[in-house]
Amino acid sequence: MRPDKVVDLRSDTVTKPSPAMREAMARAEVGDDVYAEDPTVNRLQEMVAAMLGKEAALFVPSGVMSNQIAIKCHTQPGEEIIVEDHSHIFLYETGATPVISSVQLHTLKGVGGVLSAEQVRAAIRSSDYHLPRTALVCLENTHNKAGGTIYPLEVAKEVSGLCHERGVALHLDGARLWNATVASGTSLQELAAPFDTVTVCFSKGLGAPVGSALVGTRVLIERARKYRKLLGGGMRQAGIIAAGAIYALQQNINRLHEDHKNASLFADRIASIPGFNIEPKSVQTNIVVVDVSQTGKSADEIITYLQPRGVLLTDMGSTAIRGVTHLDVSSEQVLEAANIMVKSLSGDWGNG
Ligand code: TLP
Repeated sequence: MRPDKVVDLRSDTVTKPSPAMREAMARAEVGDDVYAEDPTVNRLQEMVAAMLGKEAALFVPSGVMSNQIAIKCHTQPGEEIIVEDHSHIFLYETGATPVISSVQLHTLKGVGGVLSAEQVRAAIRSSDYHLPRTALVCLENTHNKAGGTIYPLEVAKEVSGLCHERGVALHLDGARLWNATVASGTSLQELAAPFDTVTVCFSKGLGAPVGSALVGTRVLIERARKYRKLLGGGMRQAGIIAAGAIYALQQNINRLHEDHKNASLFADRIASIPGFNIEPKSVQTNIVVVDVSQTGKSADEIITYLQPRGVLLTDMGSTAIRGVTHLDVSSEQVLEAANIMVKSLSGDWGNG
């Protein structure tokens, strides 16, 4: 059972639309988006494409659908894609890639979610008759499991240069690219430029209830539209939810630095808990991942123990816990959660 007051740090996906966002949604002009006749969806797509400096964008229900449509567009069955071994595409998309695209995943071990150009160069297959063709490389910015880390732009550019030399496409899972632009001060266009396609999400740090977008060339996005339909993602009067996304883009990007500050505060406080391995200075955006292997407890045990005490977290595997700050938690609430954790997890907890 949960106490009345909880601080929900499970994800930045748990936010609820504000009254002003709901108002914008209620007023949205709509049409049938399968006929491409929803003016609000069309406006959102144009806005996102322009913000990322690409030709076109497609509004889709989720980040998973956006990533999977991108992979489908860039590959043929029997080909191979290179992904980082802790990436969302590899770990958290329910094995969708081989089901939808019939490609194999070639995983590389990253450092803090980052694959170097050298690693990618060595992993791209030669034209040897026996080998699958490497069709695509996928990167993630910010990197979720690595703790919201920002992909260094110079490395992304190097990977891009070498992919394009070798005829390999490059996709970015930029579900939280908004956090990366705010934290790094690098523009969205610059962050997106090395990539052929980019996924962005409105339903995470930006607080919209639904929706993501895939951006790329006009030709690719036309094909993506077909695959969206194939996957059952053709929506009708979707302007209602697109209006929430437009509101989120206009109102909720600049405030992300507050979430970043709160994440640092949180990391700073909980770093004193015995067995919690976290370097507060390493927190770059709104995600705090703590290695808890030295506590003698599993991530799941820690999360279950904290839940009735009013702090909700998620695990990132059996030895790491994750807290994510977002627009529905204030710095007071984040500090309160950290204080509860320090108090209840210090000493001989859970043994009596
Ligand atoms: N991530 C969720 C969970 O699936 C883990 C979360 O709570 O963080 N790319 C990245 C980097 C993501 O973090 C997520 C969601 C997605 C894609 C998928 O987005 P949705 O959930 O909209 O399909």
